[in-house]
Amino acid sequence: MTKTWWKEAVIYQIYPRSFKDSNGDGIGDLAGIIEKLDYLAQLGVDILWLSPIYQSPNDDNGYDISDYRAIMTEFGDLATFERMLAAIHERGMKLMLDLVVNHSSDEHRWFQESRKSKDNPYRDYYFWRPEKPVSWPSFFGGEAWEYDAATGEYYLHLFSKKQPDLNWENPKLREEVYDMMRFWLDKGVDGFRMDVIPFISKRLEWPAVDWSDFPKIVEEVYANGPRLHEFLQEMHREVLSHYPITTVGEAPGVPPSLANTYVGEDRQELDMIFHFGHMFLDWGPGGKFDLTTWDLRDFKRVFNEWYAALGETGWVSIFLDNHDFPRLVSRWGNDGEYRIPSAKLLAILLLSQRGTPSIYQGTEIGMTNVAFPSIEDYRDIETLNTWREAQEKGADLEQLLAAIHQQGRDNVRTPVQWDDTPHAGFTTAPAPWIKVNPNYPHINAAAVLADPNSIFYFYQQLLSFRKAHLTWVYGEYVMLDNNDTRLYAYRRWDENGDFYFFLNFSDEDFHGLPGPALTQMSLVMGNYPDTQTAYLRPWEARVYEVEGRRSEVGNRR
Ligand code: ISL
Ligand code: CA
Repeated sequence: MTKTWWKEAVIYQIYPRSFKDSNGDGIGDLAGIIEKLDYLAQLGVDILWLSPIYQSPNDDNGYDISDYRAIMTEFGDLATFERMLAAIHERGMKLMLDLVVNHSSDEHRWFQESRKSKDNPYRDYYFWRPEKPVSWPSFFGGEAWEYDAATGEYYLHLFSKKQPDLNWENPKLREEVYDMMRFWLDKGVDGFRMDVIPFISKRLEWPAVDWSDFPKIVEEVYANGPRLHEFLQEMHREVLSHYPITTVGEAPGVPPSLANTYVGEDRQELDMIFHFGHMFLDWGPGGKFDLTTWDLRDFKRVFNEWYAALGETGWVSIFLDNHDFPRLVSRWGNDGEYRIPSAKLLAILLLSQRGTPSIYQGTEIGMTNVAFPSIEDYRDIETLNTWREAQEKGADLEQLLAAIHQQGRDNVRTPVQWDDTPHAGFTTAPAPWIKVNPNYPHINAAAVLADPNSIFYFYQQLLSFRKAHLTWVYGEYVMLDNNDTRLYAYRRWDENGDFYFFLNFSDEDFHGLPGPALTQMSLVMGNYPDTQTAYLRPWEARVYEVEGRRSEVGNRR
């Protein structure tokens, strides 16, 4: 196992629009991020990944870019960016930008040109066809091929109509993208998170798909296209290999069996990917708002499979939530009575898998999902499009609102709750761009900073423990309880240490822990104040270390 800084690092994801507003317009911005860098340094994270900060009409909150070399007006300007980058570096942290190059905005100059005429020099920067080649579902509702009246042809958009897909078959487009990447890297940026990167190579025979199984379409048709690895290797050769940076590809549709085609050490492509198996467990055939049941065995299986598939040569970044999925404590924990212990339990899980953890903003405060009473309060294009389609079909809107409360992306896009003043101290504007979660008077950063037993300090401790015990990073992993639906128990070990993790994912006591007797090990940490019991209480998590067996464990494989 090769040792390197980005395997030992921890990522913290900022969704700038919702992080901190510095100038009272209701929208988070770069100067707001600068204000909070000391807070992030205090937490102890290493790499700040910012969701897109480029010029954008915000059809999809910045994932629709109209100018890759300019900062979104609402977020600041290049001078503020440079100031932010320097301030991040001064604190010993690194900056990772979001690279969104599967598609641009329809307001990007390239697309404006492209749609003008069939012989425009930018025509082939996108996919145009005289007839609709196939009926494919777009991620945000409706079809992925859109008729454009100007030239009477159709263009492809896997996401919204305002996010036309870029044509990577065109070497000129690829050169433009590489140039743009160099522009940011030359400023000193330390890496990229690459948006839906497995989608950039299209299946140009446009295969027919079965609309009733969306995850299958993503895996078999949208992702992992024929020239994908050629493009990634070219990008690596042309750009990435010339800078001391790191990369993580967002990888929906990539099964464990293909993992090492992206991140295998011999590939010269990406350092890490984010895998999605656990994110789709609760999706029914109708997609994310069609909820289905799952249990902890399914969840554990995802991590086992990825661990096994990566072996000693590939690496991933681990996430339990991000700006697209529900809050981790609401989805995998219990955000009511056991919010604090379950948030801490999930912190242990997140920071002790083999992979680079990615913490989403607000997780360290214990922020939860939100349940706005009316669709008027929602802002996300996916949520709003789904609502509109349901209305047109005459579907059950009450049921849909309940599903939005559980699954909608705005659950994680409400402003970060800084304190108990109006709008949680996020903004001084009369109203932020999206409402604050009404639970902010008791769930906020000021409160966790004032409480030595808070989720915040638990993260802080875990982050420094992980740095000091690289067994948690590089050590081997084995699950102890594959078939249990409530207990997640595993061991991580190498020549420097041997740790047992016991996590009770339930509202009841758990008796009958596997592994060595607890009395033979020493307790490293736990999320309950007293730890004398021989069983685990609801959402209790404990980590033990086996002392004095270190020389032995090396022989155990
Ligand atoms: O949120 C999802 C669907 O409900 C995910 O499947 C998501 O669309 C997918 O992971 C791709 O996400 C990325 O690209 C999108 C953008 O809207 C997301 O915010 C981004 O993370 C298009 O750029
Ligand atoms: Ca602002």
